[in-house]
Amino acid sequence: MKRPFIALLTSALLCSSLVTANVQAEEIRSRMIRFGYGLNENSNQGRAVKLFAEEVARASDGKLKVRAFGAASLGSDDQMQRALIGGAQEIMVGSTATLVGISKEMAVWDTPFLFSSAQQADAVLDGPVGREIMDKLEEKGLVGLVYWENGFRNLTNNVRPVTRLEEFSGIKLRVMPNPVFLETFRMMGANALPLPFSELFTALETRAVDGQENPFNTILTSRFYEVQKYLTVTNHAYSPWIVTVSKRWWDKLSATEQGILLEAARKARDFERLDTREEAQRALAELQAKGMQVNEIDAGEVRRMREKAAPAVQKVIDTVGRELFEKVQQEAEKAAL
Ligand code: TK8
Repeated sequence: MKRPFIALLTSALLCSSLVTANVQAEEIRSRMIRFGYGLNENSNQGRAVKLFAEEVARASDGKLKVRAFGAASLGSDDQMQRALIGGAQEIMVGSTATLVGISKEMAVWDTPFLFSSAQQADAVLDGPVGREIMDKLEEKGLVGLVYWENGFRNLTNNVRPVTRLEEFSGIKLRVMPNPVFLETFRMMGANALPLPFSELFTALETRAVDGQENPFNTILTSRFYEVQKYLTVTNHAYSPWIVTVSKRWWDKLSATEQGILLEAARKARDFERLDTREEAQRALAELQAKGMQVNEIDAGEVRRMREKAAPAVQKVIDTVGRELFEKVQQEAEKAAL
């Protein structure tokens, strides 16, 4: 009696494992995935996209092939967002700041001096309110996977070392195409001009603009030190990157494929944050070694800058609504403890 039962059981098990194998085969189809980003291949962004591609290849046995397109070769953040919505491109990573025209809640991340440490930013972005804001992208045809670190932003320019608020005056400053950044720097007295990142190096080189603001990492890897003399450590904003995918495309993927991509995006996020922080620590010294003149600003001046930026904060509140704004503030306060 025993034997046939075992035989039956074995064949049932065999059968079911065959079935699983078949389902697996269908669940991961051979696909080419275009992943666009704005910075150079040799940057924190480029390195993390590369890691993502490797993870996806490994987890899918090479079926899902991620092709990376750096240096805005598929277009500016803006152009790529539209390509994702239309289904002409699959994945990108870019600034949340350039998404505000599509999903206004993203403006909350542009609040000047919102975070005071990277760990605080992680907790808020990866927590419930970060998810809530990310999920609003879906009704616009995008799916947000994870936030990556761009870093605290600092000012560079060619006119003068900025040590006091008044010294922003008259500096033609490129800002991200985003109303909150425009307002923040107009309030500080700069002549703020919106421009896509992909046009920034040339604009600095030809002196169409005098300055810009970005984390140390980007100032280094985009070689802004070649065309900028002064660097002021302002840490005025932490505006993250976000990995987004085309919803049109995402909805056609199997749950297994989605799981592989999500898991790889998380691994790449954890790698990217460590890599970015490590690079930021040594980037400042490297920028100095390359000839940039660096200055800090004292706490009193930072306070004056914050006060001046108050109308920009009001703009964020008007854009995202007081309720959401306060939720983010509360999460930030909790994370600061
Ligand atoms: C890269 C941009 C960049 C951002 C900017 O595409 O535009 O200044 O900081 O990182 O998203």
